[in-house]
Amino acid sequence: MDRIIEVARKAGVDAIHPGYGFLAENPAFAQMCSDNSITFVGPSPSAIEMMGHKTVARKTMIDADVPVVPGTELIDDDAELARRAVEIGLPVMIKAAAGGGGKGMRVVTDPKEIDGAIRAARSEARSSFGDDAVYIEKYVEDPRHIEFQVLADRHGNVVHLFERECSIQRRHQKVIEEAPSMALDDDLRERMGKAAVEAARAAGYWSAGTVEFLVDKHKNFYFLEMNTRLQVEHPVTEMITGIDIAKEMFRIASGEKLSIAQEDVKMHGWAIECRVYAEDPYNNFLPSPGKILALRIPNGPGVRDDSGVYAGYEVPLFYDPMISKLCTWGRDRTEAVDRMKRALAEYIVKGIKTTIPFHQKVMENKDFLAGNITTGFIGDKFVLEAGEVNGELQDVAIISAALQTARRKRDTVTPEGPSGGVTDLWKMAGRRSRWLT
Ligand code: MV4
Repeated sequence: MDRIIEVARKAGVDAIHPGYGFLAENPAFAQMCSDNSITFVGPSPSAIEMMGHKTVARKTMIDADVPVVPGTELIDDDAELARRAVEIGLPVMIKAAAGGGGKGMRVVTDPKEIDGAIRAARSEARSSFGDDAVYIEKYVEDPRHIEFQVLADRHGNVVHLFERECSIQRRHQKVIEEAPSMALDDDLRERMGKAAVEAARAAGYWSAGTVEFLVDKHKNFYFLEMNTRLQVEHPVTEMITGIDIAKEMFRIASGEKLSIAQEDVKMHGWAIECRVYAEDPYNNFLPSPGKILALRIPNGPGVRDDSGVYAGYEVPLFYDPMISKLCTWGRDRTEAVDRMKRALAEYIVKGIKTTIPFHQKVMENKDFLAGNITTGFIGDKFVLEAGEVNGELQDVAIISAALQTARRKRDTVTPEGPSGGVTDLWKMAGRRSRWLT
C-alpha cells in the first residue's frame, strides 16, 4: 500500500481505481488514498468496513427491512451459541463475523457435532482473520446465489442494474455467471431489486456495489453479504444494460450524479461469462502454471474476452490462475449459449491446461440448459473424461497436419526445383488472382 501511494504521489496521480483485487476492499487503503489527497475510486472506508463485518451488516439490513437468513448476533459464549443453534433448528451454519467467501464456515446437521463445530469455526476464524467472533444462521439447503448490481452516487441516488446468477461455483470460486437469472420472474426481480437498493441506502453507500442473496427452492430470498467493489463478473451486467460500470464509478468518485435513473435502466438480451482458469479440468482442477506458447482469442458478434495474458506470458503459480473472462451476449439465452459454444471451440491456448473443456461440457449439460442450477451444481458431477469434449483431438490434428506438410515439402519436386523458393510466391500470387476472377 505504501509503495503504491508513493508511486502515485510521484506520478501526480489524482485518483486510483483499485480493480477487484486485494486493495479493493481494504478500508485502510481507501483511507490512505484520502489522507494523501488521492481519490479512491470506490466506496467510503466506513462502508467497506461495515460490510466487512458480517453481523454489523446483518443488523443494518434487519433495521432496513431487508430479509436476512434467520440467525443470531455475535455470541461469545460457546454454550449459549449451542443453545441458540438448537433453538433455530438444525441444520445451521456457523460463520465467522470477519469472514466471507466461505472461510471459517461450518455446517452442523447433528446435535452431537455442535460443540466441536463451534470450536473448529472459532479456531479457523482466528487463524484466517485474527478474530474468533462467530454467529449462527439457519442453513439454507442447496440455494442459488443471485446478486444484484447497484450504483449509488454521493447525492443519495441509488439504482440497481438487475441480477447476476452466480450459482455455478467451485470451492467458493465463481466459474460461470449469467445475467439475467432463469430463477427470477418480473415480480421477484422487482422485490429483490428494491431490497438491494434499500441495502445500499441503509449502508450510506456510494460507488458500484453488489448485494448478494441466497434464494431457496421456494423462491424466498435472503441478504447474504455486500461486496463493496467492482466484481469480476460485472461484464454480463454491462452487456445486458449497456451501462459502463467502471465509467460510472469514475463519475461517482468525481462527485457527479448518476447518469441514469432507475426507469432508464433496461434489460436487453442475455449474457454469460465463462472464467478461463489455468487449471486442469481433467485432473480435479489442478493448477497448471507455465508459459502460454500460443493464444487465439475468439471474437465476432456478441463476444467479449477480457484477458490479461498473451502468447509468451508465463502464468505464475503464486497468483490467481484466472487468465481471462470469456463473455457472450445473445438476444436470448439460447443465442448467448450458442455463441459461447462457438467461442469456446475457437479459443486456443497452448502450453498450459485451461478450464475451456469444462465450460464446453457445461454448455451441453441438460440442467444448465434448463436453468436448473444451484450452488451444488458442480459438486461431483463434473468428472471430465478424455475424449469427451469436441476439439480435444486438436493437438493430434495439428501434429498430423504439420507432419503431412513437411512430408509434402520434402517429396514435391517442381520444374524450378524443390518448392519454397522466392519465385514460387510470385507464381502463387498470380494463381490467386486468377482464382478470384
Ligand atoms: C450460506 C449457505 C447456506 N445457508 N449461509 C458461502 C460463501 C459465503 N459468502 C456464504 N456462503 C454460504 N452461506 C446459509 N445460511 C451456503 C453458502 C454457500 C454458498 C453460497 C453462495 C455460493 C456458493 C456457496 C457454496 C457453498 C455454500
